[in-house]
Amino acid sequence: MKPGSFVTFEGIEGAGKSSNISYAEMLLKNSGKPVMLTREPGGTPLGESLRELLLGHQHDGMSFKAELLLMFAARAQHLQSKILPALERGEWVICDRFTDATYAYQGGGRNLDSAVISVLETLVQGERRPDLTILLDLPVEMGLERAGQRSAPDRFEKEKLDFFERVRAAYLQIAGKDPQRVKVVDASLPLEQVQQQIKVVLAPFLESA
Ligand code: Z5A
Repeated sequence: MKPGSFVTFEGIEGAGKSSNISYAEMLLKNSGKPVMLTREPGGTPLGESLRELLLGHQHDGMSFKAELLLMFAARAQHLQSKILPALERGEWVICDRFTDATYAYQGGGRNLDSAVISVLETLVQGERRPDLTILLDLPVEMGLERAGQRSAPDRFEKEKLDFFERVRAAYLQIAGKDPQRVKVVDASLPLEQVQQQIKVVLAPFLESA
């Protein structure tokens, strides 16, 4: 059987990942693809437990290196027990965040060395990278305003504006270096127009898959 494709959605806080992942799922299912949705950190029982530690406030002040390692610990489990088996079964995996988030948040936001992140990426993933990454890009203030209309802020959401500016800049840098894989979508537009861009990005990909 032909292996499935690995699609990730990325973006700063409030970029609209959840809203647009549902739309992408609908497009894929309508063209007859089996789809599995998942998220990071999380996606497995171990990953979801690590997510609680990472996002909750019981470990406020966690070392940035501990945070980095926990992200990759969750990812190692996620790849082994969920993502790779699904791809081997021929499913399309749509993941809400993946390693680009680590480069953006721990690298850009926390100022950790991207060379170290790259070593961990290779350790955990080998050569495996997403086939397609949709980066939902919008001004930080707009993302925070959208996100702010929801529940109480988690450990990341409590960060200041300049943290998210660095995260956004890191994401755009990744996209600039790897335009073949990372497609930037203007997420500041109304939802229907964002979805239109996602449809355009996915179209050639669907045809060739
Ligand atoms: N993190 C990390 O540091 N390192 C890593 O390696 C990984 C993650 C994997 C959890 O991520 C945190 O983990 C994250 C980074 C860190 N922290 N932060 N920040 P998460 O993905 O679970 O959490 P999140 O970024 O806060 O995502 P979110 O809250 O789910 O936001 P979203 O999915 O991008 O947005 P949304 O819920 O779809 O939309 C937000 C609101 O805007 C909602 O009311 C929508 O109805 C509205 N919306 C959406 N699109 C539009 C448009 N186009 N117009 C108007 N309104 C809109």
